[in-house]
Order: sequence, then structure tokens, then C-alpha cells
Amino acid sequence: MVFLLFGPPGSGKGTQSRMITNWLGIPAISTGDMLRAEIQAGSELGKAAQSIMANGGLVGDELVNQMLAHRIARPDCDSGFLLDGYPRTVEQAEFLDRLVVEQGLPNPVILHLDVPVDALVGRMTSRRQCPKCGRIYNLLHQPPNTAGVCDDDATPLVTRKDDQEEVVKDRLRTYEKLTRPVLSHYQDRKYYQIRGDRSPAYIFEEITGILEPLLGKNGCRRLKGTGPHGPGANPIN
Ligand code: B4P
Repeated sequence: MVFLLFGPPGSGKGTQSRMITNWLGIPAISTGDMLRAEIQAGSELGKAAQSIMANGGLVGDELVNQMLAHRIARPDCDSGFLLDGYPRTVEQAEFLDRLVVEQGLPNPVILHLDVPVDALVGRMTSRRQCPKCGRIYNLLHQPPNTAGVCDDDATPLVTRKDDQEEVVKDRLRTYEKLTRPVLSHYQDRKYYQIRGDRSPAYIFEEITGILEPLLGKNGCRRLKGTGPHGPGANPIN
């Protein structure tokens, strides 16, 4: 099964994608995380992406599409995968449509995390992330157990450069202009809108309620002994 996690910057895609993929045992593919890894590695792609991301823009469709196609061709995607933050433009959505047909993939299930813009700026400026394992925290309501370090591997947490208030505002403008139109592309597909202005545990519970009946009809494997409140759920509130 293929899932798309869609929503504005800071809507909680990364937070939910970790919970969903821990539950289902499929890979979460975050184009944002992949681009940040390219920047850290100093690759040509990373060099091209760095200033675009730091200014709140979107990296070019051609680069992101090729990166994505390469990633989903890996064997760990054979039993399904979740896309976090892709597609972000209508061109990317059309590219994905072609990939789905060419590779005989199931039609994606779209999960749209809908959060009012007012809530997003505060969320992103208080976000902290572990650069090693990617775990996401929030200083306001999901702080680490020990200030400044990751609970899982004790790595010092970082603030993303694109989480500064001015950049966040630019990212929200980019979302309205280039990414929101992607929603019309998917309206007549298997599309679920989820209120993302509730606690992560509550949202995850709604997502599992949506996915459970769909999973019965598909081959997507659920990890034994896990569920909405299993080891992957990491409920916050
Ligand atoms: P991403 O890495 O995708 O990140 P994001 O949209 O900022 O955040 P997300 O929605 O995952 O929120 P999170 O769970 O962290 O994109 C970064 C950049 O990469 C883009 O701006 C772009 O430049 C580039 N890029 C990525 N994909 C691209 C593509 N396809 N094409 C072109 N360019 C691309 O949550 C945010 C905060 O809220 C956290 O602190 C979290 O703890 C908190 N939070 C989460 N859920 C919450 C809840 N329910 N209630 C309260 N707080 C919550």
C-alpha cells in the first residue's frame, strides 16, 4: 500500500509518519529529510538545495522527482511505503501518477493533515530535531527528557535553519502558491482530511481508524504487537 501524508509545513507530517511507519513496518520517505541528508553530505544535489531551502522555497521538481524515483525503487519499498512531504507541486503529483502506472503500484491513499495557518508559525519556531535519528521534538509540548538532547541517542538537538520565523512565513506563502493546488489533483481519489490541530496521539488514533479497514483488503503488513498505542505510537498527551 502507498500512503501520501499531505499538509502545510509544520502540520505534523514528520511526527505522524514516524508513528505510522513504526506501526506498519514500512519505510517513511521524507523528501525533506533526504534533502537535508544531501546537504549534510555536501553532494551536488545538496549544494543546489541548500539556499533554496534556507529561503523557504521548493527544490526543483526534476531533482526531487529523480531522487524520489530512485528511493522507491529500493527493495524495502516492495511491501508499501509512506511519502512524507511529496508531492509538493502539481508537476510532482503528475510525475508520481506516471510512476504508479509504470511500476504497477497501488493507487495512493492520501492523508491530509489540515492545520490553521495561525498555529503553524509557533509550532515550527519551537521545533527541535535530532540530526542523527531524525526524531522531532517541540519545546512547548513535546520536550526531550533532558533539555537539548535526544531521548533515543543523546545527540544534541538542532534547530533547523528554515524554522526561523521569517523563513517559516515564506514557506507558508510557498505552500499556498505551489502546494495547496495539489489538493484539487487528489480530491476524487482515496482522500481523507484529518484535523491536525489536536494532540499527535489523537491524530494517530484517527489515522489508524481510517487505515485499519483499508489494510484488511491489502497486503500491507502490520507489525505484530503494535497498534495505536504500541511501541511506535509514542503518545505525547
Ligand atoms: P519537510 O522536512 O517536509 O518539513 P515540514 O513540512 O516543515 O514539517 P512537518 O509537517 O513534517 O512537521 P513536523 O512533524 O516536524 O520540508 C522542509 C523543506 O524541504 C521544504 O520547505 C522544502 O524546501 C524542501 N522540500 C521537502 N520536500 C520537497 C519536495 N517534495 N519538493 C520540493 N522541495 C521539498 O511538526 C512541526 C512541529 O510541530 C514539531 O515541533 C512537532 O513536534 C510539532 N507538532 C507535530 N504534531 C503536532 C500536534 N498535533 N500538535 C502540536 N504540535 C505538533
